[in-house]
Amino acid sequence: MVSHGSEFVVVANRLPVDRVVGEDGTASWRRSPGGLVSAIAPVMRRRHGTWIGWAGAPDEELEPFEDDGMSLWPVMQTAQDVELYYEGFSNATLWPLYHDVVAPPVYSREMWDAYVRVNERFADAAAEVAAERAVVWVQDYQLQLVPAMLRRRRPDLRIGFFLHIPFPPLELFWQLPWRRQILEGLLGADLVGFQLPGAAANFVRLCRRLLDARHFRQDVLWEERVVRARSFPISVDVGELKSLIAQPTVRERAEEIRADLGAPTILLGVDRLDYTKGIAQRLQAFGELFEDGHLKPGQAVFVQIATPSRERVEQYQLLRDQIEQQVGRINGDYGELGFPVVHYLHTSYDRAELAALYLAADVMVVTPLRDGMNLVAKEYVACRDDLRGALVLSEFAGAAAELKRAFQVNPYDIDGLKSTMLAAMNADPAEQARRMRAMRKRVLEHDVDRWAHDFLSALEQPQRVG
Ligand code: ADQ
Repeated sequence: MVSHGSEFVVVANRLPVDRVVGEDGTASWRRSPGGLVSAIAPVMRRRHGTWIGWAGAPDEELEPFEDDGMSLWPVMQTAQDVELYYEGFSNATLWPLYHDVVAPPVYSREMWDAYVRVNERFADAAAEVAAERAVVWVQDYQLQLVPAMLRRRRPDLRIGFFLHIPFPPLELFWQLPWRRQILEGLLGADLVGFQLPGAAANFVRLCRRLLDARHFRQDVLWEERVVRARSFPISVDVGELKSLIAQPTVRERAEEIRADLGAPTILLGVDRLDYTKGIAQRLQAFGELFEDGHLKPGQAVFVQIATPSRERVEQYQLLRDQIEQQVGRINGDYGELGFPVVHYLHTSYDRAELAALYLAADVMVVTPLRDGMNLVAKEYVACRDDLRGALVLSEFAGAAAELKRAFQVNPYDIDGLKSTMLAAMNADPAEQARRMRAMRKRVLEHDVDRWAHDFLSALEQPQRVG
């Protein structure tokens, strides 16, 4: 059935907006923070597409609406769906499994059933919204069954899927009791996109080993179709960041932050509060630098911004307690009256404040234990048009493949983290500039527009083997 006729449809777990209630009690929508939204909103607006997703409150039936230049199509989720499909199968099963099992995945049949049920609902919505032969772009690990479900309903559509997080090697994926169904779900797409070539290779290898599918290089033959697996490293909205750092208020705010912190060297971490981000490891390394006498109180401060995330999932509650204890301990040991060595802020910031923080930071510390890409690393680079500052970057972030001139580090190696953080702090301006120039070239030439353009042109290309 084609009743609404959008030529371009994005399907993602969340709509790209959050509801905010003003002082007078009226509700409105505001663009939500997070990697996915910053990446796709500009493309959506340009193509006048429809975005299908959940509005964020359980048990709420909403009519389609327009906001921020986009058509938004809400999909309902019950409180039970949120618990079992979103907090459960998506974030307690797939998220840890796909991030090297850094936390133990939960394997629950009840959660799986909810995942299937909710994926069906998204597929129904996309089948209803999409025009004849429209392009549908399905996003991320919460919706891996949608491509095949949608193809069954609407074989006329051109379907793309992009995974924002890593795709695990066979040895880990094999654990999943529903491994076959997930692969078959993805194979409903014409193009399956990953952040890195290694992830695409993992996928093709699994199709061969688990499904006995034939393949030619990264093209998998499945049900008489060619499914292409390719990598498209995501990036940041360089234009938005450039206009932010051009604002005098943002520059002034950066100066103000530096003055308020009152230390010669400022290190910065900006992450969702997630156990994959390596926050504990970087804080431990920073604390030990004081313990060893490499740093004296007053010489350096660490600002850690941690966006609240998935607060009802048990592992995230444990993590929050752990980080807060750790911050308390480091400040108790090395801080002085009125001068903590770690400033920990458990909150979300607007983009201008974030840009000011990037401009104020001498060393940006990005140390995930595993990360699909990591946009924070690229945002920092995009903001440093003064060619100052140093980026400490985990080898396990997808961004490490492109940002080769970062101070790269293995975040599991605390001594390595300490020496790398010191090297970054001590890099002279000429070295900072050499590294920053090389990294900026990459990020400025490969921004989010190019990512979306590359993915969509590959999706819209006629299919052929080879
Ligand atoms: P995330 O795991 O959310 O994304 P990341 O890529 O760093 O991680 O994106 C986070 C985004 O949120 C950035 O744009 C950042 O500026 C913003 N942000 C973080 N903390 C914030 C705060 N306190 N206030 C306001 N904004 C904040 C997932 C994958 C990544 C992948 C992206 C995009 O896990 O590997 O890079 O999707 O594909």
